Amino acid sequence: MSKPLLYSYRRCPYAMRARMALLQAGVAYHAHELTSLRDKPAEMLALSPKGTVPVLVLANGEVLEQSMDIMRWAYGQTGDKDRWWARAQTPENQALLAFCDGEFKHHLDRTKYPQRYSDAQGGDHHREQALRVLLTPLEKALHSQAYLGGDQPCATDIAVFPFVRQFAAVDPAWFEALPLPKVQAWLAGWLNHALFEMVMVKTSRS
Ligand SMILES: N[C@@H](CCC(=O)N[C@@H](CS)C(=O)NCC(=O)O)C(=O)O
Repeated sequence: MSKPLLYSYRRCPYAMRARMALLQAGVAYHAHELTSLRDKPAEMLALSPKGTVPVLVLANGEVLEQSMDIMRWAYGQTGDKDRWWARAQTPENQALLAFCDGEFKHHLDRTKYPQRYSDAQGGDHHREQALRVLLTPLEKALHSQAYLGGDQPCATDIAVFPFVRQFAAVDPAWFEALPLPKVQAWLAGWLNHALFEMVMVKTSRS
């Protein structure tokens, strides 16, 4: 079977989770790394007019245009042998993912780019809300386990981590001073993880 084609963008957190899942699941793929989100290839837009990355084009022509669908497909291809997908299906992990992609992303965007959002509020509003909706629950979840998957990682770890990375990078000194030792250790672990390093290798295009 010929390899699927992933349209990706190196710094996009949704694309990071897709690349990490494909690599961890052991699914080979061709990558088309966009050099800019402002310049999307016409062939990608023809396949997926909504114009976001990641997009995975399967050998049978099917197009997956949501990062979580790509992750699910990747683990399904190799029988989820390490149970990274299965261990992500607990109600707790599903809830964390929903907070990450929903309210947390809303507050992350407004923490990062207040000038881009007319509804952005001043002061520390958005970063405080981000703490409330995701980072405090994450700290609780990691209190008694090294990963969201338990003593081994799962798909929720790699789905959520790229967004926490972005949030921490907005103001690293402030983030490091937060009383969130488990989240800080978990984030540091993923930043140094071979899987992450491998999906962040710069190609000549990115
Ligand atoms: N729900 C989508 C969201 C993907 C998304 O929003 N990706 C961003 C980049 S991080 C994007 O492509 N935005 C389009 C743009 O900025 O033009 C998914 O899970 O794949």
